[in-house]
Amino acid sequence: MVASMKKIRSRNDLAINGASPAFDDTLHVGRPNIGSRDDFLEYVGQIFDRRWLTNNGPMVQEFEKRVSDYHQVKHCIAMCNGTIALEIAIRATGLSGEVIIPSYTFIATAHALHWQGITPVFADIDPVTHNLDPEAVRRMITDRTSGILGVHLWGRGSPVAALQELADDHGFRLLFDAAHAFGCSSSGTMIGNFGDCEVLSFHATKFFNTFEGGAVLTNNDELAERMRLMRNFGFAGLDTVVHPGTNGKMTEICAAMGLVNLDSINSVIDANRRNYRVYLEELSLLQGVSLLEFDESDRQNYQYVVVEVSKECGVSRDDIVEALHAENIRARRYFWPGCHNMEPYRELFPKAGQELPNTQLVADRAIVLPTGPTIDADMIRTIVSVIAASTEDGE
Ligand code: T4K
Repeated sequence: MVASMKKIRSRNDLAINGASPAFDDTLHVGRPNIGSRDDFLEYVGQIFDRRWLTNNGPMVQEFEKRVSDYHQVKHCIAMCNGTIALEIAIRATGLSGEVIIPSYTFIATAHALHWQGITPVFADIDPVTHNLDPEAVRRMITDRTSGILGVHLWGRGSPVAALQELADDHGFRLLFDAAHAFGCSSSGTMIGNFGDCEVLSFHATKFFNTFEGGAVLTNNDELAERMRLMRNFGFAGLDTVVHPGTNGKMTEICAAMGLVNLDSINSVIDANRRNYRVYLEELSLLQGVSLLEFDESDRQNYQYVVVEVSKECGVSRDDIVEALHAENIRARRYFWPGCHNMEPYRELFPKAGQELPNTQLVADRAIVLPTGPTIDADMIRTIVSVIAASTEDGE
């Protein structure tokens, strides 16, 4: 990628004020991390030779073994995407009635419940960690609650111990949407080992991708067996169906991509960590703009660089995003405006926002910035200089 990185010293140098953009090619949040092309083509050759394309093929089985080993968990059940994996996990754990989730998450967390006739009940988050606040969860419990579906947002572990205690006290199921948390740990334990089960996404934009894909991780043998049945129409033999099911299978080509990308995981983490540290240093000089920090004593994938724009900053979050977009930096406002402000939840629960002050606060001030192996330190300095100039006093 060629970037014509102009020097940005003041507002006058910004593209929103008529200057040329800082980058010729757009910088994306979620640019896919891709491993060796040659290794992938080698796998494709094997798939062609074997004429085995899907239905629990050898590559899917090898992939599952490597992902479960990596997360030090007993079972990995690979699926066609994270949303179907969530739906199967929700059904396999017998959730019903109401399930408590954060509103500050990607819409799939809520939709996976609603799609199955279960009511997502939105609980507020901790404004510092962006994860569920266990006290807020407690306030949302009713006699229809059957479980909690936490989200390890940005790869940072949810308050797993407090949520498990709540679940144990009330006899709830506890699941985690770990779509962002591939390869992460929480207090030294790898993600995948918490609650009844945890769900990964391997979408193209994720830290680790299989084009499209997902998986459920669990240590529960019986649950794992049920989910394996459910992802393949309930088949337990050539013509014996023993369980209701759907088609959640991962293909061999997706597993091949996963095997290739597993080999390059460390270099992606290194690039993301290096970028995170440059952002941290550069942003520390700005007023009213702060980087969400990771606890480096836990394993992190550093896939999301999340900046918060506070009131002390002279301009709004949206002004900064507009300035970044004009420079061809496609920063994102994840996860604005919160699931409770999207349909059908907005119409179903018009008062949900009253219980979600921290969600509204964070959703209104977060910006996610580009990172990954295609982004280097000079690019980051340019990105931060755009933010700095856009927050400068106009006069
Ligand atoms: N739970 C959580 C917490 C999640 O974040 C997600 C997915 C799920 C569940 C569901 O898992 P999956 O069913 O998706 O496996 C993207 C992804 O589509 C979505 O997977 C992801 N979360 C979410 C956080 O981000 P969008 O609407 O932002 O995608 P889009 O098309 O705008 O792409 C993002 C950027 O990446 C763009 O600037 C373009 C760039 N890009 C995208 C693709 C697909 C590329 O450069 N190459 C590509 O191939 O949702």
